Amino acid sequence: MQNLDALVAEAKAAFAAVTDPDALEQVKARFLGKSGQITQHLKELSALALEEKKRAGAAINSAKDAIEAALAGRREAIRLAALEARLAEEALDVTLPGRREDKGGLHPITRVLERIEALFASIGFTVADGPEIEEDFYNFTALNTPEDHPARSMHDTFYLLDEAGQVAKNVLLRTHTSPIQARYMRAHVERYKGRETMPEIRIIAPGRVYRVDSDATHSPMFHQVEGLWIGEDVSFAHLKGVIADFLRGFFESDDLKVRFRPSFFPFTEPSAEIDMAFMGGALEGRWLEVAGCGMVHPNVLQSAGIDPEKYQGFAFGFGPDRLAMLRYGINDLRLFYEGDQRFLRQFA
Ligand code: 2NM
Repeated sequence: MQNLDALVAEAKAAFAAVTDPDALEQVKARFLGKSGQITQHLKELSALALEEKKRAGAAINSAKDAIEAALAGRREAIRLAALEARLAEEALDVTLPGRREDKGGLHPITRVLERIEALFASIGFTVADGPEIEEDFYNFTALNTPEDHPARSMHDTFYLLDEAGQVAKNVLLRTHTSPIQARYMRAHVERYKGRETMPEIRIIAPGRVYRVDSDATHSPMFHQVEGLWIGEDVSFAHLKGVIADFLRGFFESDDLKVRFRPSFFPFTEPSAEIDMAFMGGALEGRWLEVAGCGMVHPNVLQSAGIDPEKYQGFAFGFGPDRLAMLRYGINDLRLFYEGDQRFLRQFA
């Protein structure tokens, strides 16, 4: 008869080697099943003499008990291991904060642009746009800017490089949104070519513009909203009315003061700076420069194919960044462009 201690050890090792319940039951059959080794030993007892049968029977039964105990122990261990694995997998940290959706909001400059567009839309202006990478012709030449004008220098204007890495003198980042208007006037003339008269042009041109300049009050990229109204009888008086109405609407103040100071731009003649002053509040009575304007220069009209003897009109340019600073009480222009959530959240 095989050594029963060795058989018990073999069973324990076989049980320990399996990790799932089905495999464990297969292994159990090898020892305790109908043709398992313990059963086999019991069958062999009948051949023994009485005394010997008692002794061997007791030994086999205690081996059987040991194997059954080992089996039960292993069953419980496998069950606990499965439970542990499942608990680990389904673990849930109920102390974690919930996933919160942050509320989005429009950038303060976007809000100001939308406000400007809505106010001008209410008096019949439509919105025009154009490329930020512009040709020298539309940015300068078509706007009556002399070849030697300082704005054309690389100190003031960002020029693009060509494929050889050389400055492409003809391609630049627009320095104002006037090229939008230069393009619009040409397209308008083209559309109404051959007619006796053409309809009025009444557009605003909002957008990003670029200049070589960077400090607390200048960003190399900033915004402009320019406006243009061309017709047969559009005068400086209309310009004054449109601007004053716009500023009073924008700042929601009927007693806001507006004044026009003579100035110079290559693309307008006469030209003026527009100042405004609040009546009340911290800035009460202080003149603030908010825009430039003028009657569109005959050379600009001519360059677009518009007859300056028949049509005239005005143009103006605002800095929405500046308007946003005044409207929201912001003292540093750079806050608009740093993307700091602590600042931006206040507008959500
Ligand atoms: C300004 C000031 C004065 C202006 C001129 C034109 C155009 F295209 F008609 F010639 N657009 N915008 C203009 C005139 C812009 O910004 C301070």
